[in-house]
Amino acid sequence: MDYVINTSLVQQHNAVLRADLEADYAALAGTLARRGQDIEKLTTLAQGFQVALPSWGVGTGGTRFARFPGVGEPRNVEEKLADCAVINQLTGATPLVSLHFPWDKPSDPKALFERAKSLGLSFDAVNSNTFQDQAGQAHTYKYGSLTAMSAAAREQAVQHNIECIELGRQLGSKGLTVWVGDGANFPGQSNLRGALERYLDSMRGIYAALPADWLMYIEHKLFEPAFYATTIADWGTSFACAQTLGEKAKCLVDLGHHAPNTNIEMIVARLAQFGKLGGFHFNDSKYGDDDLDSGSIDPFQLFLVFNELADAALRDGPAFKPAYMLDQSHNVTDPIESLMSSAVEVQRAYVQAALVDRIALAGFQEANDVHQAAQTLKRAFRTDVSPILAMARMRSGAAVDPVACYRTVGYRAQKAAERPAKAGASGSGIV
Ligand code: LRH
Ligand code: MN
Repeated sequence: MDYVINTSLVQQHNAVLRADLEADYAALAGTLARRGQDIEKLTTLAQGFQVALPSWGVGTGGTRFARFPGVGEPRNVEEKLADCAVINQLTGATPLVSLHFPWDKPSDPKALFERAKSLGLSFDAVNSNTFQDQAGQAHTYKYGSLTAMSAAAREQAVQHNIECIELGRQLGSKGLTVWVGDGANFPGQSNLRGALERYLDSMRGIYAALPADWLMYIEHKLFEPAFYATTIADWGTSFACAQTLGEKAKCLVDLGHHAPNTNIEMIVARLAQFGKLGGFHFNDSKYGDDDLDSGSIDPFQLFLVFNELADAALRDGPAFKPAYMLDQSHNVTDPIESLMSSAVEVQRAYVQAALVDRIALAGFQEANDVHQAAQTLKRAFRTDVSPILAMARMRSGAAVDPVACYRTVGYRAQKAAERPAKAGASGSGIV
């Protein structure tokens, strides 16, 4: 395997931090043992955790107002993979990459597959894009894509999704995420039922092209770019469509796609109960689809989502395997640092959820001991599992402190020298 960062630099970094880590680890081991919990089991659990990286997240993002490019931006999919490999090498938790087409369309899929493999990476679900018009495109998506009144625009969007499946198949992916921004800005602009009927008709065409072992992920979003009615605006519509389309259609929950104060963990519980929870786009937000770093605004919500996932895994067994992906936009931080910290925060919520004493919780719920039931969750959330996450990294050959190690090796400065900024160009494809 080609390590992008010299492994001896990572070992040097770990050697300096090892003694303190082992002391913190031993202390936490004692605390957990008094609770009847085995720290080694939790560390093994942490080592097995994986979350996919968004290829579009390693370039600097922006808003409709502006994008302020960083230095050493990746200029093509190969450079995006190299940056993803750095994140995986230092966190040990991100060996999967989710590509977006046509932003990442490879001239030679086989070569890209081999390059990813040599970097220790493989491909998670691929994403189609019918929310932008590409140069030379025959039919515009200005008035929608899969729901457009224009049959030609709908067919064009269906064919694009089928092409994404074909590309993904050659790259070893097993899933297609379909998010469409289709909707209306004004009452009366479109017939709400008609739009959804056209959506389902188009999705049947895409569904029919899915290989037997593939899944299709329907991603709902409350608003933006449509500001009055979005065709797939909420989990209920997504669920109804997934039910209608068939067993290979599942629902994808992007944490930023809900109205403020939505109980997202309950949506997760519902979709899991009905066997339609396909996966996640993890990020955080305070207002809209802010795409901020996971766990940066409301880490308790992230924990509660994983608490529902842990409950579902207990109920549904090993077959319950939702896809975990990050979907973020890094406008003012180094994208690599943000993605590393975000992967660790999602991993943290996963391990904290495993700390919940579910037998005690069920007992308090049974007894309507509301206070103790709530405290049982808070106790797990308040437990600082950082030593477990760091030990998992060290044992996997990753960095005890990924961001500190990344800064020490000076990867960004190196890339700044190698990758002169392309004036005006947006490496990541997002504004
Ligand atoms: C839409 C979305 C979708 C992606 C895009 C980059 O807001 O979450 O998942 O296609 O961001
Ligand atoms: Mn998303």
